[in-house]
Amino acid sequence: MMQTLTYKILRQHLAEGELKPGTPIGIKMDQTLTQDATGTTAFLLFELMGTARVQTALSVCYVDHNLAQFGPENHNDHLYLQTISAKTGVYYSRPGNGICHQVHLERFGRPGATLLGSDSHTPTAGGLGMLAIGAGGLDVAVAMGGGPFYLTCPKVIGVELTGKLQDWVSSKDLILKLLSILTTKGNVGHVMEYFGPGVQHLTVPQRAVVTNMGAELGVTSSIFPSDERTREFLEAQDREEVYMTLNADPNASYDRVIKINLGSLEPMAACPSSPDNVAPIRELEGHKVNQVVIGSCTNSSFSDLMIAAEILRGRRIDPMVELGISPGSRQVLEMMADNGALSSLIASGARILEAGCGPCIGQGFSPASGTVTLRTFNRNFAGRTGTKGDQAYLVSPETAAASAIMGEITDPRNLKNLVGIRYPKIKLPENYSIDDSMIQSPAPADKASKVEVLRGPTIVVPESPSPLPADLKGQVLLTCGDKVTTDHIMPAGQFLKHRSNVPEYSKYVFNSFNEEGKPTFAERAKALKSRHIAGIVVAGESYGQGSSREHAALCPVYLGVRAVIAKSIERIHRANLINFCIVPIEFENKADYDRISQDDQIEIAGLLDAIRAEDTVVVNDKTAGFSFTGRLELSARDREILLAGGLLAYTHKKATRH
Ligand code: MIC
Ligand code: SF4
Repeated sequence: MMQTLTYKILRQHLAEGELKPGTPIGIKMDQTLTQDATGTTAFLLFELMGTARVQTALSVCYVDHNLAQFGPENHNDHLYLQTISAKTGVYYSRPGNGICHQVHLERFGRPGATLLGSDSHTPTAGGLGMLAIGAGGLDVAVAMGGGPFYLTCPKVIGVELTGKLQDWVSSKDLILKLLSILTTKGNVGHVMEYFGPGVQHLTVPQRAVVTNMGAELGVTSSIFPSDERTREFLEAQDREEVYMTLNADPNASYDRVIKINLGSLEPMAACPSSPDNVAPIRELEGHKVNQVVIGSCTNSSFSDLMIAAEILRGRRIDPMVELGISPGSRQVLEMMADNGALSSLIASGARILEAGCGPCIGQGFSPASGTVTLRTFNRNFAGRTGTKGDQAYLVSPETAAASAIMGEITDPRNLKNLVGIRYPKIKLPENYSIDDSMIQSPAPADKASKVEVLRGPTIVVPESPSPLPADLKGQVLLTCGDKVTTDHIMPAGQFLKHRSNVPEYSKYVFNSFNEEGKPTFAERAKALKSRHIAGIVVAGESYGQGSSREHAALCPVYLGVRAVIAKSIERIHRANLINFCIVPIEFENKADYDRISQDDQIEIAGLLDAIRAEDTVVVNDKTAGFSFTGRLELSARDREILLAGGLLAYTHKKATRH
C-alpha cells in the first residue's frame, strides 16, 4: 500500500495496537522535551514514578517561559530543573538559551524520529521531517520512563503545495490561510502532511512556522518531508549526520487533500481574538497600531528576525509604536549581534528582549487599553497579552516590520511605493554559529547519585486525585460556552510563576470568569468539596483548546472537579483530564447544553460501572428536572486509568503487577 510519511514513521515506532485510523495505538518516543512551566510537574511526577534515569534516546529540559523572576519562584524552578535533569539523564537548556521549539529544531531534532513534548507547539520539529507531538507533562514523564505514548491513530490530511511564495509573502501566511479553511475546531485526530513541488521552495525555518502553528488547528501533528532543504539546514547546524531522505510514497492515500498554490497567497492576519479569525492584510490596512512584537516559537528564527532587521535598516519606527523583539534562541541573537543586524534593529527604536517566550505568554509587554498590538505569534486568545479587552492581530514578520514603520496595519507589498523599501532577500547562513555551552549535559549514570536536587520551598509535590465515587453527586460550577481555551481555565501571565505550587495556582482556576465582588470559582469549588459534592464544568465546543498545560486538569481536580460535560473536548486536554481523573463526558444531543445552568444539582448513578463497560452515562439534572445521555469516548486504557484514580496510580499499579 502507498504510505503517507506519517504512517511510515508511525509503523516504525508502533508499540501497541494496529495502524487503523480512529483506533487507540501506543508509539515509542525517541525523544522528549519539557519546558519549565510544564516541566516542574513533569519531573515531580517522574520522580513519583520511581524511575531513576530516563530511558529515551534523548530528553531535553528547557527553561524559556518563566524568566521574569519577580520573587523567588522562577529561580527555584530553574535550580530544581537543572539539578533533577543532571540526576535523571536529561540535557538542560539554561534560561537565556532560547525557546524550546526553536532550540530543538536547531540542535536536536532529527528526521524520521518521534518526539513528545510537554508543550502544544512541539510539532514545530515536523519542519525537519520528525513526528513531534504535544502532550501533558504526565504523559511526557511516562515517555521519559520508556513507556509508549498513547493516542488515537490519526487520519492524515495532505496539503499539496505548488508554486513559490511571492516577495513579501511569508510561510506564516500559508498557515493563516489553512486556519481560515480548517478553523481551530473539528480537526482533532488528524495529522497535516505537506507534499508536492512547492515544498522544495520552503526552507526548514519556513516549514517550522507552518508545523508550529498547526497546533492552532487542533491537529495531532504536522510534518514536512525531509529533503535537500533539510540536509542543507542540518549541515549548516553542523548536524548533517542525522539527515535522511524521507517522503510519502507517490500516490499515498490521504484522508483529504487541500491544494495550495504558494504563489497565490497574500499577507494575512488572524484578527482578535482567535487564530482562525483570518483576513487579508489589504482589508485591515489603515488600523492604527501602537505596539508590534516580533518573536515567539512561531517567528523568531534567524531568517525571521533578519527580514525584520533588513526592512528596518536605516529607518525609525513610528513614534507612537513600541516595537519589541524577542529572539528565538541565543544562536539567533548572537549571529545578529555578529552581523550587525542587531544594531540596525536597535537604531530603529526596537526594544530587544531576551531569548525566550516573553510577551507570547504574557510575561511583560502587555499593550495599552483599547489599542491594537501586532504580534508574529501563534495565539491571540482574549486576555493572553495580559490586557483585558486586548486587540491582538497575528501576522508575519514582514507585515509586523512594515506596520511598525508606518504606525498602522500595512501590507508589506506597499512598502516600496510608500517609503521606497525593496524586498530584502534573506539567504540562510551556510554555517550557523554553534555554541552549546548553555546546554548542560547530564551527569553520567554512575555519578547520578551524587547530584543533590535543589528544591526551593515554592516547589510543592502535587497531590494524587482521590478515586472516583461509584455514583457521582455533583453541582455545576460553571457553564462556559464554546472554544474555552486552557488560558481561560488556567491563566498564564502574572500567575505563571505558581506552576510548581498547585494549592497556590488553583486559586486562579477560571479566573477570567470570576466577577468582582462575587465568590471566585476556586472558592465555590472548595466550598462544595468540603461538603463532599463533586464540582462539574459544563462547556460547549472545543473545550480545552490551546496549551498542553495539565494544570488545567490538575488544579480543577485539586478543587474537587470530577467531571467535564462538553459538546466536544480537544485532544491534549481530554488526555490531561483522564490522567488526573476527571471524567470527560460529551453531550449525545448538543442541544442539552442549553438546558443546564450554573449551580444545578447533577447526579450520575453508576458512574464507575459505566466507566468500566459502557459508552454512555445517564446524567440527571435534578434542578432542571431532566435527564440526558452523555457519551464516554474512552479507550480500554482510558477506562483503566480513570478506575485506578489517574495515570500516576495506574502506572504504579501496572509496575507492581509486573
Ligand atoms: C502556550 O503557548 O500556551 C504554552 C505556555 O507554551 C503552553 C504550555 C504551558 O502552558 O506551559 C502550550 O502551548 O502548551
Ligand atoms: Fe512559548 Fe509562546 Fe511558543 Fe508557548 S507559544 S512555547 S509561550 S513562545
